[in-house]
Amino acid sequence: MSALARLVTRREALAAGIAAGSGVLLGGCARQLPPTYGSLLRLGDNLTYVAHRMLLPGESLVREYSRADLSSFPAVGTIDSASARRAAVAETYRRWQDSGFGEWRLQVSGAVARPGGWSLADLRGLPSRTQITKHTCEEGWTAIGEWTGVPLSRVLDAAGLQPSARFVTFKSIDGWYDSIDLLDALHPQTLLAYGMNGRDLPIAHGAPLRLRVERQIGYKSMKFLTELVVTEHLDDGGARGNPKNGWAWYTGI
Ligand SMILES: Nc1nc2c(c(=O)[nH]1)N[C@H]1C(S)=C(S)[C@@H](COP(=O)(O)O)O[C@H]1N2
Ligand SMILES: [Mo]
Repeated sequence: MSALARLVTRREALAAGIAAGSGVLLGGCARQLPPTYGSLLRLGDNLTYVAHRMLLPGESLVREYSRADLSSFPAVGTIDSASARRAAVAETYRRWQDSGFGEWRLQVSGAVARPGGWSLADLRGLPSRTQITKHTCEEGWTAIGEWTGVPLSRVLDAAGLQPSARFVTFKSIDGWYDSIDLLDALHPQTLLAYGMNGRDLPIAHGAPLRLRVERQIGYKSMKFLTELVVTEHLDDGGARGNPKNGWAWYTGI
């Protein structure tokens, strides 16, 4: 390929929102726009997504802070799945808690070569990352916390992403259902966090495992994770998903 052809290819790749991340070709991210559901207001979310994907380098990092910056950190939304209204959820979560989360597994499936369940010990056995970042909640507060966990990219690498993979969908025991594209999934600061402020992740903050998606707003950082599914198309979760409930899908900050 000539240098010019390569340049043109690269330009086209950038224009299509394809950034080369972690050695996986992220074709098609921007061509699969987040859902608008015909809402004019939701158009802003799509524009933010496209603008971010075109203008920001895929690997650009959010600011990291020092321990002196740690702030008090409220727990919001579900703060204890053991007191869930659905009895089966509460019972399962209590059982996991009683076993020190030894019985808990993160199920990984979809467009991967090696689907399966990961225990906490499995996840702790992978190289970890600790980062101090600012959390921004859509309700108007921010807080700075330290997160320790395994970069999601490590787990996806171990599971073996298939070339058709485009999105990662997450599910939690309290019924949350959301997804991110591969650019965010493979971002070095996107963690499956099992530690907070130097200790095990507290129940109120999503024990035993939560997501940290540092370049998006707080509700994308799902707590109480149970399952991730790698998909070829955006799965909005239908009635269960955040987008249908009026929450933007891409909330880059
Ligand atoms: N499973 C689950 N994940 C969740 C929530 C929730 O209620 N359930 N709340 C979200 C919202 S709105 C925010 S701001 C953060 C809050 O995390 P924190 O409780 O650790 O502050 O978690 C997000 N992830
Ligand atoms: Mo939030």
